[in-house]
Amino acid sequence: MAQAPTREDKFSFGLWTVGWQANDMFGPASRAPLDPVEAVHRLSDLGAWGITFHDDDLIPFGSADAERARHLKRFQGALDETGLVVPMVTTNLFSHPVFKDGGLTSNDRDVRRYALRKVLRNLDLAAELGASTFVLWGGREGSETDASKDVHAALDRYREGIDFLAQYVIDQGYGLRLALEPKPNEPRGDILLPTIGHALAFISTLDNHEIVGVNPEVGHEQMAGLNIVHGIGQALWQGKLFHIDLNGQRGPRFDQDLVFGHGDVLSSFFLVDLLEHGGYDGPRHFDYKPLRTENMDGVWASAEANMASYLLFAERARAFRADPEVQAALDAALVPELATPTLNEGETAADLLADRSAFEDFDPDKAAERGYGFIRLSQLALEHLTGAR
Ligand SMILES: [Mn+2]
Repeated sequence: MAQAPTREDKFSFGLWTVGWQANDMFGPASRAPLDPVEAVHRLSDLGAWGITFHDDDLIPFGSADAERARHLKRFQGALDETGLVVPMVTTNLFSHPVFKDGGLTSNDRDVRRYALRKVLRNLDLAAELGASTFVLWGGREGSETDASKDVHAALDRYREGIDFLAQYVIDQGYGLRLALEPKPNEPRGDILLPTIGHALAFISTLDNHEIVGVNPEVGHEQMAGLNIVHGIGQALWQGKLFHIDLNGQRGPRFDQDLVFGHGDVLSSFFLVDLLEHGGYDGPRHFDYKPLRTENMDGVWASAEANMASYLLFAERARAFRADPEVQAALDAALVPELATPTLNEGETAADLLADRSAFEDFDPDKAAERGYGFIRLSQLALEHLTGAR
């Protein structure tokens, strides 16, 4: 059994996760709508710290101002009663048919201007609620046919849009940072900025790149067949891991949004190890969908399962790192040696060329005889993960 979650664990959930009614491509909803106020109370009772939402999750699309204010007041009341925080807010630029060819990169300029207005309004709300991160998932920014989208122009418009929104945040003095969420496909056949790497490269071209980072989702990288631990590792290395969406996925197929840990278990273990020991102190945010088979009891059980999985992996990762046999195996595998710079301090190309031990006297065949012992390490991790140690 994992310990019970506390606010210090910084677990947060999207309103759209526990509130998902399980309508899919092949059938209608299997659960009744969930009142956002009830979501706040139930998540708080379970030990969560924060709740996040798309504008449309909380305020139905097209609501008049009075109705909008009423929804916000009820929600704020629940936050005040429970002490739950809103660490992140995001805008829905994908559900309404007006966004069928995207928001910020729609071929239709009027739609792009409307999308910017929708986000600006939501940025004001995010700041008002004290959020520190504003996520942008461009689910409809893409295409099904390469004939339809000028990628060069689309990236120009994407950059124009993100830089404009970031400048608004700066001009308003909002303490917000923007986080782009990559996904390779679904709902579009192909989505722009499909992976963490694409997003990081794009961000480097922005005028306001300092306040723009990424919000990677575990399953999205795995849909692309990529290693989420490496992706998160690079985002951390570049100082760009502003937020994270934890969930489970079983390989390259439709976006499953399983409970965290219910997909690739070993990868989840190493991901938590990285988050816990790699310098990330942001929210541990779950972006999953309770299975369509579950009633509301199952929804709350799945919310609990996400947090329990994370805490189990964190506890197992601590045990792994504290094990003297693991320490010895890490040393034998030269894992710590990779932190040593390849060149000596101030060493020039001339110095390296003069170092006979680096080349003339170096015996590559002898060096190639080394075994690195990575299997031993991997098995030790598995033994800790399964509780065999
Ligand atoms: Mn997903």
